[in-house]
Amino acid sequence: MRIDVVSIFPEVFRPVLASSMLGIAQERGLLDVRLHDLRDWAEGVHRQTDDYAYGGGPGMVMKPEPFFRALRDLKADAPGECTVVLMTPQGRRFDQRAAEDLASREHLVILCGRYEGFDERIRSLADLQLSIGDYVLTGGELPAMVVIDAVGRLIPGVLGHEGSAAEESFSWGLLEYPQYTRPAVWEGMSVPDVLLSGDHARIAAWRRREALARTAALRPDLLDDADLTPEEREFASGTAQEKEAGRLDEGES
Ligand code: JCE
Repeated sequence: MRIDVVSIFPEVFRPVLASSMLGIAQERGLLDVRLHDLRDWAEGVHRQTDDYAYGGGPGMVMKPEPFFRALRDLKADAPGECTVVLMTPQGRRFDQRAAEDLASREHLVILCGRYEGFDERIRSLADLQLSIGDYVLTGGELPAMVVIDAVGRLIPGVLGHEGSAAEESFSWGLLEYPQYTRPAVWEGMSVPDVLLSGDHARIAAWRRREALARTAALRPDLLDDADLTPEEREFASGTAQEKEAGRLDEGES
Protein backbone atom coordinates (compact mmCIF):
# COMPACT_ATOMS: atom_id res chain seq x y z
CA MET A 1 0.00 0.00 0.00
CA ARG A 2 1.17 3.50 -0.81
CA ILE A 3 0.18 6.48 1.35
CA ASP A 4 0.99 10.05 0.36
CA VAL A 5 0.60 12.61 3.14
CA VAL A 6 0.26 16.32 2.37
CA SER A 7 0.84 18.69 5.28
CA ILE A 8 2.64 21.90 6.21
CA PHE A 9 4.31 19.85 9.00
CA PRO A 10 5.42 16.66 7.23
CA GLU A 11 8.28 16.11 9.68
CA VAL A 12 5.96 15.47 12.63
CA PHE A 13 5.08 12.13 10.99
CA ARG A 14 8.67 10.81 11.00
CA PRO A 15 8.97 9.41 14.55
CA VAL A 16 5.53 7.78 14.30
CA LEU A 17 6.37 6.16 10.95
CA ALA A 18 9.72 4.95 12.28
CA SER A 19 8.04 3.25 15.26
CA SER A 20 8.17 -0.53 15.41
CA MET A 21 5.15 -1.84 13.53
CA LEU A 22 4.93 0.85 10.84
CA GLY A 23 8.73 0.89 10.49
CA ILE A 24 8.86 -2.86 9.87
CA ALA A 25 5.94 -2.65 7.41
CA GLN A 26 7.95 -0.13 5.37
CA GLU A 27 11.19 -2.14 5.62
CA ARG A 28 9.33 -5.18 4.32
CA GLY A 29 7.98 -3.14 1.42
CA LEU A 30 4.36 -3.67 2.51
CA LEU A 31 3.82 0.02 3.20
CA ASP A 32 5.27 2.98 1.33
CA VAL A 33 4.53 6.28 3.09
CA ARG A 34 5.65 9.44 1.33
CA LEU A 35 5.58 12.78 3.14
CA HIS A 36 4.99 16.00 1.20
CA ASP A 37 5.25 19.61 2.25
CA LEU A 38 2.16 21.49 1.08
CA ARG A 39 4.37 24.60 0.76
CA ASP A 40 6.12 22.95 -2.21
CA TRP A 41 2.92 23.71 -4.14
CA ALA A 42 2.43 27.22 -2.75
CA GLU A 43 3.43 30.41 -4.54
CA GLY A 44 5.24 33.63 -3.68
CA VAL A 45 8.25 34.36 -1.49
CA HIS A 46 6.31 33.34 1.60
CA ARG A 47 4.85 30.20 -0.02
CA GLN A 48 1.65 31.01 1.79
CA THR A 49 -0.85 28.16 2.31
CA ASP A 50 -3.46 30.15 4.28
CA ASP A 51 -5.32 33.40 3.80
CA TYR A 52 -8.02 35.60 5.33
CA ALA A 53 -11.61 34.39 5.13
CA TYR A 54 -13.92 36.12 2.65
CA GLY A 55 -16.67 37.81 4.60
CA GLY A 56 -14.36 38.53 7.49
CA GLY A 57 -14.08 36.96 10.89
CA PRO A 58 -11.14 35.80 12.95
CA GLY A 59 -8.66 33.18 11.83
CA MET A 60 -7.15 31.96 8.61
CA VAL A 61 -8.36 29.43 6.04
CA MET A 62 -6.30 26.95 3.99
CA LYS A 63 -5.96 28.18 0.38
CA PRO A 64 -7.28 25.88 -2.36
CA GLU A 65 -4.51 26.14 -5.02
CA PRO A 66 -1.71 24.28 -3.19
CA PHE A 67 -3.98 21.29 -2.45
CA PHE A 68 -5.28 21.18 -6.06
CA ARG A 69 -1.73 21.31 -7.47
CA ALA A 70 -0.51 18.70 -4.99
CA LEU A 71 -3.22 16.25 -6.03
CA ARG A 72 -2.68 16.90 -9.73
CA ASP A 73 1.03 16.03 -9.30
CA LEU A 74 0.52 13.05 -6.98
CA LYS A 75 -2.12 11.52 -9.27
CA ALA A 76 0.17 12.01 -12.29
CA ASP A 77 3.05 10.38 -10.41
CA ALA A 78 1.01 7.31 -9.44
CA PRO A 79 -1.51 6.46 -12.15
CA GLY A 80 -4.27 4.08 -11.12
CA GLU A 81 -6.83 4.04 -8.40
CA CYS A 82 -6.31 6.44 -5.50
CA THR A 83 -8.48 7.30 -2.50
CA VAL A 84 -8.22 10.90 -1.31
CA VAL A 85 -8.90 11.37 2.40
CA LEU A 86 -9.41 14.81 3.94
CA MET A 87 -8.99 15.01 7.71
CA THR A 88 -11.62 17.42 9.02
CA PRO A 89 -13.72 17.90 12.16
CA GLN A 90 -16.85 17.64 10.00
CA GLY A 91 -15.84 14.28 8.50
CA ARG A 92 -17.40 10.92 9.25
CA ARG A 93 -16.18 9.46 12.52
CA PHE A 94 -13.19 7.17 11.88
CA ASP A 95 -13.74 3.66 13.28
CA GLN A 96 -12.43 0.11 12.81
CA ARG A 97 -14.78 -0.49 9.90
CA ALA A 98 -13.38 2.55 8.08
CA ALA A 99 -9.84 1.34 8.89
CA GLU A 100 -10.60 -2.08 7.35
CA ASP A 101 -12.08 -0.46 4.28
CA LEU A 102 -9.04 1.81 3.79
CA ALA A 103 -6.64 -1.11 4.37
CA SER A 104 -8.04 -2.76 1.22
CA ARG A 105 -7.02 0.22 -0.98
CA GLU A 106 -3.90 0.31 -3.11
CA HIS A 107 -3.15 4.03 -2.72
CA LEU A 108 -4.27 6.65 -0.19
CA VAL A 109 -3.60 10.37 -0.29
CA ILE A 110 -4.21 12.03 3.09
CA LEU A 111 -4.69 15.79 3.16
CA CYS A 112 -4.01 17.64 6.42
CA GLY A 113 -4.94 21.22 7.21
CA ARG A 114 -4.30 23.73 9.97
CA TYR A 115 -5.78 27.05 11.11
CA GLU A 116 -9.57 27.47 11.18
CA GLY A 117 -10.19 25.00 8.36
CA PHE A 118 -10.33 24.64 4.59
CA ASP A 119 -11.57 26.73 1.71
CA GLU A 120 -14.78 24.88 0.89
CA ARG A 121 -13.56 24.01 -2.64
CA ILE A 122 -10.84 21.76 -1.19
CA ARG A 123 -13.56 19.31 -0.11
CA SER A 124 -14.35 18.57 -3.76
CA LEU A 125 -10.93 16.85 -3.99
CA ALA A 126 -11.81 14.31 -1.30
CA ASP A 127 -13.36 10.87 -1.77
CA LEU A 128 -13.74 10.65 1.98
CA GLN A 129 -13.78 13.19 4.84
CA LEU A 130 -12.80 11.76 8.22
CA SER A 131 -12.72 13.00 11.82
CA ILE A 132 -11.23 11.03 14.71
CA GLY A 133 -13.71 12.29 17.29
CA ASP A 134 -15.54 15.21 18.79
CA TYR A 135 -12.82 17.34 20.31
CA VAL A 136 -10.98 20.35 18.98
CA LEU A 137 -7.45 19.85 17.68
CA THR A 138 -5.09 22.34 16.05
CA GLY A 139 -4.83 20.47 12.75
CA GLY A 140 -5.19 17.28 10.78
CA GLU A 141 -1.74 15.80 11.45
CA LEU A 142 -2.54 13.87 14.64
CA PRO A 143 -5.80 12.52 13.12
CA ALA A 144 -3.85 11.44 10.01
CA MET A 145 -1.33 9.59 12.19
CA VAL A 146 -4.17 7.81 13.95
CA VAL A 147 -5.55 6.72 10.56
CA ILE A 148 -2.13 5.57 9.28
CA ASP A 149 -1.49 3.57 12.47
CA ALA A 150 -4.91 1.89 12.42
CA VAL A 151 -4.75 1.13 8.68
CA GLY A 152 -1.05 0.16 8.58
CA ARG A 153 -1.40 -2.64 11.12
CA LEU A 154 -4.20 -4.20 9.05
CA ILE A 155 -2.07 -4.63 5.91
CA PRO A 156 -1.55 -8.38 5.40
CA GLY A 157 1.88 -9.45 6.66
CA VAL A 158 2.43 -6.40 8.89
CA LEU A 159 1.58 -8.04 12.22
CA GLY A 160 3.95 -10.69 13.53
CA HIS A 161 1.23 -13.21 14.35
CA GLU A 162 -1.63 -12.85 11.89
CA GLY A 163 -4.23 -14.00 14.42
CA SER A 164 -3.87 -11.12 16.79
CA ALA A 165 -5.39 -8.33 14.69
CA ALA A 166 -8.49 -10.41 14.00
CA GLU A 167 -8.82 -11.60 17.60
CA GLU A 168 -8.63 -8.18 19.15
CA SER A 169 -11.47 -6.32 20.76
CA PHE A 170 -13.01 -4.24 18.03
CA SER A 171 -12.98 -6.92 15.38
CA TRP A 172 -15.26 -9.02 17.59
CA GLY A 173 -17.19 -5.81 18.06
CA LEU A 174 -16.50 -6.19 21.80
CA LEU A 175 -14.01 -4.78 24.28
CA GLU A 176 -10.93 -6.83 25.09
CA TYR A 177 -11.19 -9.57 27.74
CA PRO A 178 -9.01 -9.18 30.89
CA GLN A 179 -5.40 -10.19 30.29
CA TYR A 180 -2.66 -11.31 32.67
CA THR A 181 0.98 -12.28 32.51
CA ARG A 182 3.43 -13.57 35.16
CA PRO A 183 3.60 -13.58 38.14
CA ALA A 184 0.47 -15.58 39.02
CA VAL A 185 0.15 -13.61 42.28
CA TRP A 186 1.32 -10.02 42.71
CA GLU A 187 0.74 -8.02 45.88
CA GLY A 188 -2.10 -10.33 46.85
CA MET A 189 -3.80 -10.05 43.45
CA SER A 190 -4.17 -13.40 41.67
CA VAL A 191 -4.60 -14.38 38.08
CA PRO A 192 -7.99 -16.13 37.63
CA ASP A 193 -7.56 -19.91 38.04
CA VAL A 194 -9.18 -20.72 34.71
CA LEU A 195 -6.26 -19.09 32.86
CA LEU A 196 -3.79 -21.42 34.61
CA SER A 197 -5.93 -24.51 33.93
CA GLY A 198 -4.58 -25.30 30.47
CA ASP A 199 -8.19 -26.04 29.39
CA HIS A 200 -8.32 -24.06 26.16
CA ALA A 201 -12.06 -24.48 25.59
CA ARG A 202 -12.84 -23.21 29.12
CA ILE A 203 -10.41 -20.34 28.67
CA ALA A 204 -12.00 -19.32 25.37
CA ALA A 205 -15.49 -19.44 26.92
CA TRP A 206 -14.35 -17.41 29.94
CA ARG A 207 -12.73 -14.77 27.73
CA ARG A 208 -15.79 -14.43 25.53
CA ARG A 209 -18.03 -14.04 28.59
CA GLU A 210 -15.72 -11.49 30.22
CA ALA A 211 -15.52 -9.50 26.99
CA LEU A 212 -19.31 -9.51 26.81
CA ALA A 213 -19.82 -8.51 30.46
CA ARG A 214 -17.27 -5.74 30.18
CA THR A 215 -18.76 -4.40 26.95
CA ALA A 216 -22.28 -4.48 28.41
CA ALA A 217 -21.09 -2.58 31.48
CA LEU A 218 -18.76 -0.02 29.89
CA ARG A 219 -19.75 0.32 26.21
CA PRO A 220 -23.30 -0.99 25.74
CA ASP A 221 -23.47 1.02 22.50
CA LEU A 222 -21.06 -1.50 20.91
CA LEU A 223 -23.52 -4.38 21.47
CA ASP A 224 -25.89 -3.09 18.78
CA ASP A 225 -23.42 -4.05 16.05
CA ALA A 226 -21.64 -6.97 17.78
CA ASP A 227 -21.83 -10.45 16.34
CA LEU A 228 -23.57 -12.32 19.22
CA THR A 229 -25.56 -15.53 19.60
CA PRO A 230 -29.11 -15.14 21.01
CA GLU A 231 -27.81 -16.57 24.36
CA GLU A 232 -24.99 -14.05 24.44
CA ARG A 233 -27.40 -11.23 23.69
CA GLU A 234 -29.56 -12.39 26.60
CA PHE A 235 -26.55 -12.54 28.93
CA ALA A 236 -25.33 -9.10 27.81
CA SER A 237 -28.71 -7.49 28.40
CA GLY A 238 -28.79 -9.03 31.89
CA THR A 239 -25.33 -7.62 32.58
CA ALA A 240 -26.39 -4.22 31.26
CA GLN A 241 -29.42 -4.28 33.61
CA GLU A 242 -27.24 -5.20 36.61
CA LYS A 243 -25.06 -2.26 35.74
CA GLU A 244 -28.17 -0.09 35.52
CA ALA A 245 -29.12 -1.31 39.02
CA GLY A 246 -25.67 -0.37 40.30
CA ARG A 247 -24.47 -3.91 41.00
CA LEU A 248 -21.63 -3.63 38.49
CA ASP A 249 -19.20 -0.77 38.68
CA GLU A 250 -16.51 0.54 36.36
CA GLY A 251 -13.55 -1.79 36.27
CA GLU A 252 -15.32 -4.57 38.14
CA SER A 253 -17.11 -7.47 36.55
C1 JCE B 1 -8.45 20.58 12.02
C2 JCE B 1 -9.95 23.10 13.54
C3 JCE B 1 -12.11 22.65 14.32
C4 JCE B 1 -11.75 24.66 13.12
C5 JCE B 1 -7.66 21.53 10.10
C6 JCE B 1 -8.93 19.57 12.87
C7 JCE B 1 -10.07 17.22 14.50
N1 JCE B 1 -11.10 15.50 15.94
C8 JCE B 1 -10.58 15.96 14.78
N2 JCE B 1 -10.47 15.20 13.70
N3 JCE B 1 -9.93 15.94 12.73
C9 JCE B 1 -9.66 17.19 13.19
C10 JCE B 1 -9.06 18.27 12.38
C11 JCE B 1 -8.67 17.98 11.06
C12 JCE B 1 -8.16 18.99 10.21
C13 JCE B 1 -8.06 20.31 10.70
N4 JCE B 1 -8.26 21.95 12.21
C14 JCE B 1 -8.49 22.67 13.44
N5 JCE B 1 -10.80 22.30 14.18
C15 JCE B 1 -12.59 23.82 13.78
C16 JCE B 1 -10.39 24.30 12.99
C17 JCE B 1 -7.79 22.51 11.07
